[in-house]
Amino acid sequence: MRTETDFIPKSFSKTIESGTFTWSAPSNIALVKYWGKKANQIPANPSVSFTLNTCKTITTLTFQTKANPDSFSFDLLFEGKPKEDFKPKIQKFFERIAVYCPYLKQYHFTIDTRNTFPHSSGIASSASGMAALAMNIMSLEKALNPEMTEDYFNQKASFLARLGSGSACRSVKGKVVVWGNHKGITGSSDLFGVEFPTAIHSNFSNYQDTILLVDKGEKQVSSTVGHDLMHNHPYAEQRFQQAHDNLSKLKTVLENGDLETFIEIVESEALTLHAMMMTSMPYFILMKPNTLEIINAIWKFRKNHNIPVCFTLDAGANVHILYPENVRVQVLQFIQDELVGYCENAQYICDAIGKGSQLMIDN
Ligand code: 2P0
Repeated sequence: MRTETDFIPKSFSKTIESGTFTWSAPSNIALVKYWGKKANQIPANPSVSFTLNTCKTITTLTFQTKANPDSFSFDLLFEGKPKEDFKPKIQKFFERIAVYCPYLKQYHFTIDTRNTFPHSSGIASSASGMAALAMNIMSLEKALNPEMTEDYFNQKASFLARLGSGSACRSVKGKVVVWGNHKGITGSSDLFGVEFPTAIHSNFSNYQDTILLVDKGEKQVSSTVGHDLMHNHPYAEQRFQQAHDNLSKLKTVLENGDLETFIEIVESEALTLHAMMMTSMPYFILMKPNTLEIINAIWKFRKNHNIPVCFTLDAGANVHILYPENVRVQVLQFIQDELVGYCENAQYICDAIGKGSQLMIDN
């Protein structure tokens, strides 16, 4: 099993003066939720997610050696324009990964990033953003160490992404990704995400995720505050145990295609995440009235039409509607007819399971 020290490079076989890479990295939606962490971005419980396909960050990293290797040096552009307020997060990320990427201080970087989903849609860009940056950094490291294996590349990219934002480690590779030690999942690790190790049932092929934008405002609770709420939370220990149990059950479901149990686990996880926030001190309600309207409408539609559609939630008011591809037409019609009115500016995003990060430009 890999440990942190495996990600500290010992030597480099090549030198490189300058170059450019562009990677895209997707967002992901957790089925079993990560909520609560220990020091150094170690999750309090294991989680599993579907990687998305359409909601992505695309980041170009340009680098050039510089004279003074004492500190980090970078410019940050968002959609081609300087974005000073993103810089402290990147500076902190560089500091956290410095020991694993000792070459970073030798270069000046330009990081040019954009998202395929609308600004302030309430869709977190930290997972896709940190994953895209980590992929680019690993491309640079591979240029310095061309003998690196693909497995090491992906594991270290996920390891670095995790140090930027926990859920980002699930946006590197794979359609279904597990992060966090779990006794039933071979190769699972607290340090990085791994692709779900066994074959996924065809019921989940091209599974759909339509994201209803209920509230596009700034997050009411930052993820840092949210995870902190699990320290001294009265239900923390039971919750962490429940995540282990739900992951065991979901593993079986992903293999046997039992959609009824899938729905049960996924909806319970979403409501439990919100229940944790409602029962912490201080307490928060992150759902909006329209979130509940949508949930009730989904339950009614599912019962009346016997169509296996369900919802999940992130730490906000938006609703992810999950369903198999073979009921896409009926579910999209239902969304149009009954749910669009609950979305801010009638906005929703049609997404589906995707493959993970992709290299777009390599020079
Ligand atoms: C998840 N969320 O599993 C859970 C469910 C939100 C709800 O991971 O502090 O941005 O950067 O490690 O990954 C959001 O937290 O937190 C999150 P940090 P992150 O997707």
